[in-house]
Amino acid sequence: MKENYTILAASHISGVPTESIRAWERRYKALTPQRLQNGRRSYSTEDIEKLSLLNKLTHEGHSIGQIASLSTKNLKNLYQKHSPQRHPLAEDLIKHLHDFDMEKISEIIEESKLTLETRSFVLDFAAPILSEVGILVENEKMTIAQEHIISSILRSHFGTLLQISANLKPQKRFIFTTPEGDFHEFGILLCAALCLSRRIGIHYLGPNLPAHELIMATKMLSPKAIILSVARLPKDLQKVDIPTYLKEVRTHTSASIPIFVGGDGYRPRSSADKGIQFLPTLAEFDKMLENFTK
Ligand code: B12
Repeated sequence: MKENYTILAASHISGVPTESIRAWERRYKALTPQRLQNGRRSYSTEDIEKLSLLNKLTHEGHSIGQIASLSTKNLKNLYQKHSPQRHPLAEDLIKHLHDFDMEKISEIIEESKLTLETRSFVLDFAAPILSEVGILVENEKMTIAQEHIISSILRSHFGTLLQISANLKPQKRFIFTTPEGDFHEFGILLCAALCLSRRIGIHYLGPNLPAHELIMATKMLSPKAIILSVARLPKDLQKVDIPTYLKEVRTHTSASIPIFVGGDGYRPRSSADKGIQFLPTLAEFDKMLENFTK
C-alpha cells in the first residue's frame, strides 16, 4: 500500500515548516504533490525524502533556488559530499576501497581507532563511510565485494566494543534490535557504540527479532529504553508490518520504557504510533543520550 501524507505530516517528518513547503513549491517548483479531490495536497514517501534533504542542505548553507530542482538522488549525493562531519580519514578510506588497496585500508582503520574517540569514530568516520558505500553500491559505482570488505571490518570492530562493554556494570542499559525479517544491523551497532561512549550500558540482541521475543527480553532485562532500527525493505520482503510490530511491543511493555525508532524504513504517522519516538539521525540519537545522562 502506498503511503500518503498531509502537508502537516510532511512538515512534521521532514522538519520543513508548512509555509516553506508551499513557498518552495510555488516559487521553485521543488515538488508537485498530488491533489486530493478536495484540493488538499498529498505527499508521497519520496516527496518527504526530498523535503528532508532540502531541509538539511539549506541548513548547511545551500540556497534553495539552486538546489530545488535537483533529483532526490543528486540531492543525496550533494548531502554526502558536503556533510560537514565527515572525517578526512573517511575520505581516504573510500578512495582506497575503490582501489581494493587492503593494506592502506587496514592502516586507516588502525589510525582511526587510535586517534578518534568512540563518539567521533561512529559519527564522523564509520557512519559516513557505511552510508556512502551503501549509496555507491546502490548506484553500481562500487561492488558488493567492496561493500563486504568494509562492512566486515567495521562489524568486527563494533563486535569487540560490544564485548568489552559486557564487563562493565552500568546501572542503565538500553536494548537494541531490529524487527523480525530485517537483517540490517549497522543502525543499531552505531547507536549501541554511541551509548557506550556515554557510559550507558547495552543489551545487544542483534537484528531480526520477533515482537514476542523483544517483549519477553524487555520484561526480563528491564532496560531504560528500547532502540529499534528499521531498514527500508521492499514490501514483499517484509516479514512483519512495522506499525503492527511497534504497536505490539508498545502494548506489551511498560509505558515507562521509551521506544526509540530510527532508520529509512520507518516514518512516524501523525495519529498512530503512540508512545513511539522517531529519531531521524544518529546526531539526534546522540542528543537524546546527552539529555538522558544529564
Ligand atoms: C549492507 C546491506 C545489506 C547487508 C546488511 C549487513 C548487516 N550486517 O547489517 C545484507 C547483505 C544482510 C543485506 C541484505 C539485504 N538487503 Co540490503 N543493503 C545493505 C546496504 C548496501 C547498506 C545498508 C547499511 O548498513 N548502511 C549503513 C547504515 C549505517 O546506514 P543506514 O542503514 O542508512 O542507517 C542510517 C540512518 O538511517 C540512521 N539509522 C539507521 N537505523 C537507525 C536507528 C536509530 C535508533 C537511529 C537514531 C538512526 C538510525 O543512521 C544510519 C547512519 O546515518 C543498503 C544500501 C543503502 N544505500 O542503504 C542495502 C539495502 C538496504 N538492502 C536492500 C535489499 C533489497 C536487501 C535484500 C533484500 C537483498 C537480497 N535480495 O537478498 C536483503 C534483505 C535482508 C533482510 N531481510 O533484511 C535494499 C532495500 C531496497 C528497497 N527499499 O527497496 C537496499 C537499499 C539496497 C538496494 N537498493 O537494493 N543488505
